[in-house]
Amino acid sequence: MDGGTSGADAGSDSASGGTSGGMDGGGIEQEVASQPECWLRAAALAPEVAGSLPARGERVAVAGCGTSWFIAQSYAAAREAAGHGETDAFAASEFPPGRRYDRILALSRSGTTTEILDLLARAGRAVPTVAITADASTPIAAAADAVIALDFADERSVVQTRFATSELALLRAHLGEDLAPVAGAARRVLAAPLPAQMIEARQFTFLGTGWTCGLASEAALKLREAAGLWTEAYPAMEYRHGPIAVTGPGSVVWLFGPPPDGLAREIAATGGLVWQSEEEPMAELVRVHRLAAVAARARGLDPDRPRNLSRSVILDTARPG
Ligand code: F1P
Repeated sequence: MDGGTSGADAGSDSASGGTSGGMDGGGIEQEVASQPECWLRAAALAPEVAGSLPARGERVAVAGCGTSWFIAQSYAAAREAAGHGETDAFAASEFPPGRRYDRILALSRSGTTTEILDLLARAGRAVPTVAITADASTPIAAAADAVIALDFADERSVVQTRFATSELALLRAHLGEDLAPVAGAARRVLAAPLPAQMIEARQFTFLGTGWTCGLASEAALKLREAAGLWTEAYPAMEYRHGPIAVTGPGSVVWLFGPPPDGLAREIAATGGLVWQSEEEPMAELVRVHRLAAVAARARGLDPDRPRNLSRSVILDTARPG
């Protein structure tokens, strides 16, 4: 990976010159490291809560804000791809009025995010609603018809990691996926060194396809939130349609899944680093989590307490302006 360029095999975990896969640090490091166990616990819950989650064939809308929106996107694409039915994902604030759905799924770690509560209030009892949250004692429990609490995955860090991936683990298990190999992949990622070029990079572009588009957006958000980095995310085939213009020496283009034909070569020609791992995509997101914490600390930032960000966004709707 010398000179900032590399081919499609740059994602080898044997890359040298990186930091160790240690678990030291503050809250976020411990929360990141606990993901494999949280995923298995969330997946084990799937049969118990299946009656509240979208049934096969239902037309479903999933909504969230920030991280929760990107998890909604991943789940929506995964559900459709698994043949369970049409599934749309929306930022809660952009939920289109008047659409007909069989069920609305609201995602919110805090259970207090204003836009999500507004959406559930607008939905009323006209359509069944279900919320996944970390804290069932919050207003979301009264606002939704059913609530699924993943309290064991709640977090101290403002930046979401294990809660978000645990809810996706639950939803994937509900689609019939086996999360055991995914948890195994995450354990490998946690034990692997992080390449030094990543920690020093000035810019990241994350690319995905299908359900990994949401993961790519979430990866980009993590590095922005925790480390204040310049990051972007696109569906992989969109990257050539403009975003490639920002790639150059000091850039990392991180692929969640196999790259479109010839793309790795084009990225390498810009002087950017191509990162493509063989690991399962949700486990690969764990590598981004680790990088977010390390890159933040390397820049003198506290990844648990990002600038200008709180655990949930509660808008003062009573006050105009
Ligand atoms: C959504 C969210 C987070 C973000 C920050 C502010 O929260 O936008 O994604 O990182 O913590 O809140 P929630 O509705 O899932 O609690």
